[in-house]
Amino acid sequence: MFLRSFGRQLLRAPSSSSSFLSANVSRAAARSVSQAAVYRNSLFCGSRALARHHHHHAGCGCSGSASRLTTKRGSTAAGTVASEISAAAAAAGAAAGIPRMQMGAVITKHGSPEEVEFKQIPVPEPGPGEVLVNIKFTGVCHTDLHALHGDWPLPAKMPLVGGHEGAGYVVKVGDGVTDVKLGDRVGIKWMNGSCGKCEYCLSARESLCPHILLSGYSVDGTFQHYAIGKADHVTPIPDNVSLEVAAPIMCAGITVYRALKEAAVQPNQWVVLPGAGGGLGHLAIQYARAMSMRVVAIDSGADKEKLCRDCGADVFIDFRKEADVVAKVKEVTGGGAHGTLVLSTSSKSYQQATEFSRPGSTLVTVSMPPDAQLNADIFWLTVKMLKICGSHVGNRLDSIEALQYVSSGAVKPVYKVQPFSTLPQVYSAMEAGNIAGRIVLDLSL
Ligand code: 8ID
Ligand code: ZN
Repeated sequence: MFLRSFGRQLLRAPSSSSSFLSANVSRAAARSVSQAAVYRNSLFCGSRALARHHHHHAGCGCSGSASRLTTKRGSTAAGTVASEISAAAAAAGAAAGIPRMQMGAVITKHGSPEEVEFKQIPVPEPGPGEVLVNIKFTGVCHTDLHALHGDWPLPAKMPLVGGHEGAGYVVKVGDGVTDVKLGDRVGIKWMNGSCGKCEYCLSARESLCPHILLSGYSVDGTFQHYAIGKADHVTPIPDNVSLEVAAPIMCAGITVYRALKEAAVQPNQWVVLPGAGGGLGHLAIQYARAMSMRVVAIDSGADKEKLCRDCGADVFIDFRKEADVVAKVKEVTGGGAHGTLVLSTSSKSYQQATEFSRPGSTLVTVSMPPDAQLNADIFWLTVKMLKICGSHVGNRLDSIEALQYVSSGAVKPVYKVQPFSTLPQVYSAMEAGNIAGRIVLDLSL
């Protein structure tokens, strides 16, 4: 019943203000913000280059012959943020023009990365309760790839501008918006809006709202320069967190932070993370360590092993090299996971997770591989008294808290910045499982 009404909502034609097809008013030229400085701590250099771009290597020790990619690890960046804040103030004060048309990455049907078309589309107009955000950086989440493939049992809007890890400035506010101001630095997350009135919204479980609007899925998202967010749902970005650092938090960070709360692992207990080297995974390691949990990271390859260890994993298990992942987890944890977040996009991980879960523990489903089933033996489920729960992003307070961990320096997203135009290559690399951490697209490139 719930799913049916959820689905109906998603089928519903998006409001005209949220659709890139909507007509709207024009102004003059776009602003630009100075290119974010390259971070000091380059963690490693991508050996499998995804695309060429012009960032300089920052002491990563790599010859850099194949590419100019630099992986960054950032919590805060004072210089960058200062220039972003002054740019935002200028934007708010100067009544700078908003163009009528903009470049967007559009898909008109599901399929392979070649379906992504870069084209001129109208800048949407914020309706009542909405804000228009000039997106500067956006992460690329595996959910965007599911939307491209169309492999979920939930219809997406079509044509679709994907993307739901956006960070930028508010450049226009719709009627009735009072708390969000022009020039505010905000994030647009997966949950673009919710009704605010249903039993779920009233109890701060808005990710269950039957009227939820999903950025880059049921409404156009952040793979465009100007995106719409509900004023009640855009997330304020702390002053000392740069926009490119904030971007991966807007989905990956929020989601794993909330899922760790659901797992209810106590300090010094073991949380096990299949998929630990991906976008969600590398942040889950860091939030878990910040909450004093011990971490078993499961993923594959030297890049991801290094990433997981650098993020604080106590143990790394390579699922391609380890003959018996279940036995290994039980061995290193002395009896199994006290809690598990499945973040891997392979359904095999779910089977293994039910087996290596410690009696009395919680298994949280986060990743959504197509057609995956949880095939747990009921006898063992019962006598082990396992709890299995789903976790869908987080609420607005989770979102604010997830950014606070970054603001304090406890969590540092690891990401590579690439030009907007490389989105199709990012999808291909993601299909191949070749991305350690996150890719963040710079919309100005
Ligand atoms: O709210 C939610 N529940 C939510 C929010 C955001 C994302 C759910 N997601 C979902 C996405 O839709 C996707 O299904 O979480 C999943 C992971 O998203 P991601 O972190 O953005 O994906 P990624 O960066 O591609 O990382 C996936 C990792 O899984 C590893 C890969 O090597 C990769 O590092 N992996 C695979 I494929 N098979 C594995 C295995 N058998 C495995 N790791 C361990 N064991
Ligand atoms: Zn996501």
